[in-house]
Amino acid sequence: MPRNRHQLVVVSNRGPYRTVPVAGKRGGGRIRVRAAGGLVAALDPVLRARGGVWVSAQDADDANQPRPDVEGGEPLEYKMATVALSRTVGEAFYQGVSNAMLWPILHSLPPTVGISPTPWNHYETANRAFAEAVLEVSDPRDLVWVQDFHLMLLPAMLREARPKARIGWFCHIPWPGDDLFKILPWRRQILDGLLGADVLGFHTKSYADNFMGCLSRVGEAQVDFSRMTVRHEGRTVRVVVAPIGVPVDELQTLAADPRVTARAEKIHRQVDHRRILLGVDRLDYTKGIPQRLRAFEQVLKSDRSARNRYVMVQIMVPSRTDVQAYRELKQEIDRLIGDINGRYSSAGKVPIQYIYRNLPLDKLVAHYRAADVAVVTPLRDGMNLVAMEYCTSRIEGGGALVLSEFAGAADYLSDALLVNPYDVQTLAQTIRDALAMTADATRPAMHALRAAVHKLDVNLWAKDFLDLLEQRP
Ligand code: GDG
Repeated sequence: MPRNRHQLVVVSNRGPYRTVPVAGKRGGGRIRVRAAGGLVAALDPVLRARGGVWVSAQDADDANQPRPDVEGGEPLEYKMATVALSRTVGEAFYQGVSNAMLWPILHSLPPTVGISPTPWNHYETANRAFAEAVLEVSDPRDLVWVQDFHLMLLPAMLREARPKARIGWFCHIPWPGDDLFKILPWRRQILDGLLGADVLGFHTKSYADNFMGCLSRVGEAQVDFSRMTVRHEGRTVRVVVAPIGVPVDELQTLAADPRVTARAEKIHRQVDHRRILLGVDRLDYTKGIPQRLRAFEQVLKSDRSARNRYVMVQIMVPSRTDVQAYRELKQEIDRLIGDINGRYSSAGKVPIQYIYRNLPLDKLVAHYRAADVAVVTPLRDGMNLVAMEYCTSRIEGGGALVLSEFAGAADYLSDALLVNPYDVQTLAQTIRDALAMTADATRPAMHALRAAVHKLDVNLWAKDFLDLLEQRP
């Protein structure tokens, strides 16, 4: 088969699929399932449409499992390559640096651990291992698209080996102001690492501006704010605002599937036709889940009839379960839900339904269709795809979106009910107002929201970004 002139090589820490045991099958059969999370939700459709290779780190647990592309499920439309990291390097790179230091600081939240040099060496080693894997599966004509904060040294490592390569990097999470970024002792290495790319993408203008500010105050590169370009080692690097979106056609088709419609009706019956407030998140302390639960508790507390009229469904996907801060958050959420359900259940009606697992996409979309209000309240979030998926799935119109002003999505979805998630009283009032609205009253705003989300289709996001890479002089 003739090879695309520019093959697409996507590089990210976690891969798009994991293999899990088939329920109830004796003899240990395994099946491939798509990993939850925004990065995979965005890039899997792109690679399926365009073909190419996805390079990611192999999970230690998966090391001896059958290769995902030959065992179970649909055949894969693209290739996968894995980077094997030793346990020590893998843990220090992923947990020690990426999760414990970079994740909070880039979200403008205080780090949960001390900043220390030991794991940083492993971050460098891991980025080097990714560079070797990418060089092995690609050739110099390819488009290499590096994803996210785990791999910020990789662009410069690739550039060193292939001065003419086309390299992009995309930041799925926020970029903070230089006052916070400067906490990282490796700030210069990080910026130099990123400047190995040709195009650096951010979800919003404020993240891109923050990044340029960091460059001008921390690095030595020549920064042109009006053109959003940087001169570095004889090359020009472009900094672009590239808001991610969702696969609109795919989601709408799924939402219109009669089986999804039937499931949405079943969800309504199961909650005795109470109005549904829906939360969907990876379990993460940036997502503002306790704040949202406390706000719903206030709704229940302030009006006795609320428990007969409303139910909250909270879907939470397990995430980073081996990290202490995440385990503690899970316990806090379990306790809160237990307390609220204990206190406000009446006549067999439980106020909060809690689903702690990764649902198949059709079931998730059925929940979006069934929900009268979606509540998305991150304390800080790069973009937030759940907000967009909710609007896309509302094919019959109607439905209210309560959205944190600290999600990147708030820059694009101004017709949502925007809230400050730290202000639990006002959040409770907004949820109360949203639940009290009739479907007809929510229609105009949802119409505008759907139009905004349609403009941000994920395929367009990828096409625009890759066009920029291809066009590089
Ligand atoms: C990062 C940034 C940015 C959730 N539960 C289930 C499920 N999900 C899917 C959702 C959605 C994705 O996970 C979550 O995406 P988000 O964007 O909300 O959040 P992060 O995972 O933190 O993603 C974020 C994103 O990257 C993209 O750049 O927007 O700001 O933090 O797609 O649908 N999917 C399935 N079952 C579930 O139970 N199938």
